[in-house]
Amino acid sequence: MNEQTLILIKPDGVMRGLIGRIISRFEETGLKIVGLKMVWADDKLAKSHYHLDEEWAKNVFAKTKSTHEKEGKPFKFKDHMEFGGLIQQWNMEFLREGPVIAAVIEGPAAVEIVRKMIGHTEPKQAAPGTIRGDFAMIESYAIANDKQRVLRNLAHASDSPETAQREIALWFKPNEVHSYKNAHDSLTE
Ligand code: IDP
Ligand code: MG
Repeated sequence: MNEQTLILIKPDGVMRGLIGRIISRFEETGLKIVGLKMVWADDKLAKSHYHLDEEWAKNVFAKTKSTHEKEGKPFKFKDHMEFGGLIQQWNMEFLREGPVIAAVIEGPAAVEIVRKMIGHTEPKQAAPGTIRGDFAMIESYAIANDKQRVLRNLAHASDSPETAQREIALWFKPNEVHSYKNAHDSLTE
């Protein structure tokens, strides 16, 4: 079953000149790029993209807290919504620091494959071979949280097929997402 997912190359990826290298990784897998553009998000788009969802906040709180505990570092937050709200505020500010590349990527299990290719949220924990692992491994929670800024981890990818539908609709009009055959379709159809 074909699925669509949204990726963003965040301002750090654009500013570091990694657009081509990141996009070509997705192309090489056989996944199909069906929408692609450069956008400098306004406040409304940044807020909608990084809205505060309770499940997301629980998850981000748990990931950051467990990493701090593993490293024996204090983690002062007690409330997942308070922590999630702060991270979303940082995310919104960072997203608007420059233009981003938005792409809709289509293929069987596209959401899962693209998440796997991007790697762990914290680049330091991301495996070599992933985008975050290969291009940003020196970046960590310790550095980002010390500097009170977002993790600079180059790319965003939708975390479920439902999130993907919501996010694609935010960034693309229906007529900006295209349907065409590529060389891999004969293998999967
Ligand atoms: P994901 O990008 O791997 O899906 P999420 O948990 O959805 O990660 O978090 C969204 C973004 O928020 C991350 O990509 C990262 O840039 C930022 N972020 C998450 N947790 C922290 C943190 O503890 N400190 C700084 N930035 C964070
Ligand atoms: Mg996420």
